[in-house]
Amino acid sequence: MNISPLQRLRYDYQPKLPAILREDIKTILPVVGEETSPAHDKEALKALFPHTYGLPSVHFAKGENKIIGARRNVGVILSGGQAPGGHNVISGLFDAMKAANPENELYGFRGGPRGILNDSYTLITEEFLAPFRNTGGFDIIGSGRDKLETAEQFEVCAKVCKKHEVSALVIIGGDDSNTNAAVLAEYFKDKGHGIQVIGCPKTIDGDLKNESIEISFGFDTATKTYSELIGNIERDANSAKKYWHFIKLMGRSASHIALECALETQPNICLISEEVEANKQSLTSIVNDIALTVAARAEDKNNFGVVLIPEGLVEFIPEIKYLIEEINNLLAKDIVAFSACNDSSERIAFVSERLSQASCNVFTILPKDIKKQLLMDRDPHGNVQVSRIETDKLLASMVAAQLQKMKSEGTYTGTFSTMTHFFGYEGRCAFPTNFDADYCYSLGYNAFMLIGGNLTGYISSVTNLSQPAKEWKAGGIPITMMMNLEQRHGSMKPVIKKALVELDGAPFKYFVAHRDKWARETCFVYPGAVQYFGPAEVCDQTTRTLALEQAK
Ligand code: FBP
Repeated sequence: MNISPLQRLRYDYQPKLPAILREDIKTILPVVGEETSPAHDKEALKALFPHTYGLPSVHFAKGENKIIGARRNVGVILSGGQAPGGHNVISGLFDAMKAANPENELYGFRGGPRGILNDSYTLITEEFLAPFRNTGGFDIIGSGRDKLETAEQFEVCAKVCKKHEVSALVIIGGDDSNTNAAVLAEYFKDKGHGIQVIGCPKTIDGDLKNESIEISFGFDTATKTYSELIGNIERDANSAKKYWHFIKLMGRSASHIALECALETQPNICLISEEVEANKQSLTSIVNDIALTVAARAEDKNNFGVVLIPEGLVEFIPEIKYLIEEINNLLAKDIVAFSACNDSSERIAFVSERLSQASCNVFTILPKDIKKQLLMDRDPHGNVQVSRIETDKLLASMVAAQLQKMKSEGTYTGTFSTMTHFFGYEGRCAFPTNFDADYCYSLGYNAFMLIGGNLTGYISSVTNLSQPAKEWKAGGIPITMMMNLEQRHGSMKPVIKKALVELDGAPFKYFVAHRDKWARETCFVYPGAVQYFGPAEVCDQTTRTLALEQAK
């Protein structure tokens, strides 16, 4: 295999574990903490998860562990979008399993949840794993967005696990996949199948977080990768002084990625969807605000700048949010007739005729491409595929039209040329930063510690992450405590609540305190490329978001 010099050197990197997990594995014991309960919908969740609701949190302490050495086969699944560090979760899991008992076997189910349904797997050996250690990507076993949700599917999972004597499954995924992990754990427990299920918090979006999950893995690497690119664009903008760059950033509904990149690079404008929603800001008012900033900078002869746009923005603009909800319900109800439409024009007409007057008015003014993008297939969890909606182009063209109007009114005299970008896939498979390499390895190792403690329905939790790795705390929390009930596909379903940007949180407040200055002046910061070798302050720092959240 042809590999780069960096990749070769990364094979030698030994990820750092929390101090307790550096002990001999047979001298680490799970310690039960307090019983947990979700913040909302307690009674409904208790009824839905009678076996796994209200379980206690768990951490680890020194003590003789007599059961962890029992021989086990474990299955692992990568689920959903790629996130840097997935290979290290598997490495950590594998190493813990072999440390506990060299006879243990790890089955990597291929292509996401579908892998277990199809009994398609790779038996992971040291030799097979070696070229994937500390590398990005999910190509070790592949991933997928299939959902495990029906009793028939759960029974197939149980059958496949029993065939291979797999007594525990580790599901590495985001909020939806960990929701599925909780449902599967409950089902296995209810049916007495004796198969444990443990989740691991993955997603570049950063929206799977709470006090026990301080950050989902991949967020650190992805935001550093985007920040490097944004910084490079800022420097180009500041050199050429002729373009406004509109940059859409991945992150699905939450604006954590956009906010973190703004904290890293200090662009002129960064929209935060959660703020747009809180202020009930319309599309027109967002466009007008951007145009005013462009005009103000033009007064200083600065006809250039950078605007960051979270990819989920459209879902937070009230009138478009209602429109999307109406379209979702309409498609859930009339999918057969909708699918029978011959082309995009027919589909647009079909939907327009069935929308309420208010939503129809909004839909009508959108450019045809955006209309088409709003009607694209939902993902298997019922989400609009916001990565495919070109909000960067939409805003750039609407701001251009507004500036044209302002010019005719004599309130703007500058020039306005735009470049649009979408950064998403560029960051999802980057080589994990040292932080993600360490964190992911720890999550995987820790997942096996939970299995060794005979736990099920838990998510692997490693906390205190703004401190050096040896001070990290390892443990687990029941997935049910992160759940609430939400409307999905037209009915109420138990799901893990997505963590959106908190408008009273320290990262957003820091941004608000500085953004006016960043808008008018040119305060760009150029973070440069991720570094793997060198001083800790360059190589091992995690995100500004986490540092601000955990500042004492
Ligand atoms: P997960 O929630 O599965 O981690 O996916 C994250 C993400 O990268 C989102 O930011 C983005 O909207 C979506 O995946 C894109 O999905 P796809 O890979 O299917 O195009």
